[in-house]
Amino acid sequence: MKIEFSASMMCADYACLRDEVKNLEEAGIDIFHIDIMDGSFVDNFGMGYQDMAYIKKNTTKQVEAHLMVNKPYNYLPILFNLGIDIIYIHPEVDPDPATTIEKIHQHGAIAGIALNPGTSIANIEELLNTVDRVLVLGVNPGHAGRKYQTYVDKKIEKLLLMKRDFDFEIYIDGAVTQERINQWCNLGVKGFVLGTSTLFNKPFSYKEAIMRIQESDKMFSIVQC
Ligand code: S6P
Ligand code: MG
Repeated sequence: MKIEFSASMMCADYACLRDEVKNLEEAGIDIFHIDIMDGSFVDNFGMGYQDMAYIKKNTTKQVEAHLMVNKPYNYLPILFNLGIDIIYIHPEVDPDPATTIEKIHQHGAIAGIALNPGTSIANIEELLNTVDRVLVLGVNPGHAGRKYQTYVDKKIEKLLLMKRDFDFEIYIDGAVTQERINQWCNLGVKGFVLGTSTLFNKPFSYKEAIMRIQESDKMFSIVQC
C-alpha cells in the first residue's frame, strides 16, 4: 500500500509561496493540505480563498481543504469553483452532514470527515457508510505545533477494525512525528498530514525530510515482513 503524505500549508513560508509549492512538489508531497478556519469553530484563522486558488492553480498534485468551520456546507460553492479535490468537514457542526457529503460526491470530489480528539466514533458511525476518508486529528484543532493526545490511539485502532466493514481510508493530522508514522504505516493508515513535527522549520530541505520519512518507513516495512 502506498502511503500518502500531505503538506500542511499553514506551516509554509508565505513570503515565498511559489517556491514553497515548487519545493514541496519536487520533494514528493502527494497532497497540499489547506486548513480553513473561521475564528469560531476554532480560535484561529487559517488560509483563505486566494491561498487555495494560488496553490490549486500552481500544482498538478491534489489539493485538500480541511474545513475547521461552523456550517461547512456554506463553503462548498467556493471549493467547487476552485476545483478542490478532497473536502473534509467536521460533522458535529453540520446539522445534515450526510447531505453535505452527498453534495461533495455529486460534484465529483472526494469526501471526508475530520474527527477532533474529543469526537467519538459512536456519534459518526453511520457516516462511515458515506465517506471516502476519515481524517483523525491527533491534536486539538486550530493550531500547528500542538501536543498529541495519546487517547486518540484507541480511536485509530477502532477505525482500523471498522475499515473492514466500510469503504474508507484513514489519514492522521496533527503532531505527525516519525515515530507516529512508523507506528501506523503498516497497520492500514493510508496517509499523514505533515506539519512542524516532520516537515516545516527544519534545518534540512523538504526533499531530505521526505526522504528520511520514506527510508524509515521502508526500513520499518522490512522489519515487519
Ligand atoms: C490543526 C490542523 C493541522 C495542522 C498540522 C500541523 O488544527 O488541522 O493541519 O496544520 O497539525 O502539524 P504539526 O506537526 O505542527 O502538528
Ligand atoms: Mg488540518
